[in-house]
Amino acid sequence: MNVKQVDETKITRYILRATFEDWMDFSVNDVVIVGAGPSGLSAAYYLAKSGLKTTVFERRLSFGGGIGGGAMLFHKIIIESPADEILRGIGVRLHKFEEGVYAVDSAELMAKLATAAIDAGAKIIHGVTVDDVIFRENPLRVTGVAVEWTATQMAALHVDPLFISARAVVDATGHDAEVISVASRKLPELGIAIPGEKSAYSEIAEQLTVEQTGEVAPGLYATGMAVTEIKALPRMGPIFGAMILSGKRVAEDIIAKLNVKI
Ligand code: 48H
Ligand code: FE2
Repeated sequence: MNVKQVDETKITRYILRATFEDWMDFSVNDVVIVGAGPSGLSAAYYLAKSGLKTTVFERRLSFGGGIGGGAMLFHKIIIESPADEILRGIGVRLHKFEEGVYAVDSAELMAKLATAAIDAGAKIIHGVTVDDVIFRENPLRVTGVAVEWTATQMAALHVDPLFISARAVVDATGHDAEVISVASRKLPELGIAIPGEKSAYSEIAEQLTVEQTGEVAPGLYATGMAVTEIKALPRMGPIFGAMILSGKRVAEDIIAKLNVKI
């Protein structure tokens, strides 16, 4: 076997060219999703499948957000119906405990959710943190995000960000609802209040989180635990059905809203 030879400079040039082709392309999007946790990946899967140009920015160098930690680091999480049907559809194996309640391996769920989103056409970019939004007036609307290398932020360097536009921005950042928090603080005219999540009440938390998923301000949407945070809902612990369903619901909401304007 002869391994094809490629010199160092070519490696550099090919990487730079491919990278900048991508950055040029996703500087303008239909949808930007912030966070590649369960709700963000689920939303990305459905949005990309519908044909919308979808980019996910993830602060870390991994997929899955809170899935990876499982339950107190045990490698299992719980899924309940009807989210099991979605997971079966993307090839996740479920261990049934009772009708509608299943255990899933966290590594398998992370890998297969990410694969489903990527295969549907979503672009996922690791190591990038969203730290602000772009807005326009008349009418007041969120029109994109500011992005920065996570490494730059960790080094606490003073570096200005780049801007990425989107017809819809989805906060899938989990418990901290980071994008909505910054928008609420810097754009009080959006009228967003962040009361914070409540203590655990698993039986009701999931349904409420899915039901209250959607647009928070024009152009800005919440999914997953960000919904729990901004709607003062109880938390649910290591059970992820609502995260998957919330991602699907925000995608449906955006698909309906954006199609109206097409
Ligand atoms: C780029 C960012 C930024 C940023 C954060 O925490 P997640 O898993 O979020 P969800 O809502 O999809 O899922 C929540 C679930 O994991 C969970 O915590 C549950 C069900 N808890 C219940 C309970 O009772 O505790 O993923 C968020 C992702 C992570 O990967 C972050 O690294 C990333 O978003 N992220 N990426 N820019 N500003 N902030
Ligand atoms: Fe959590």
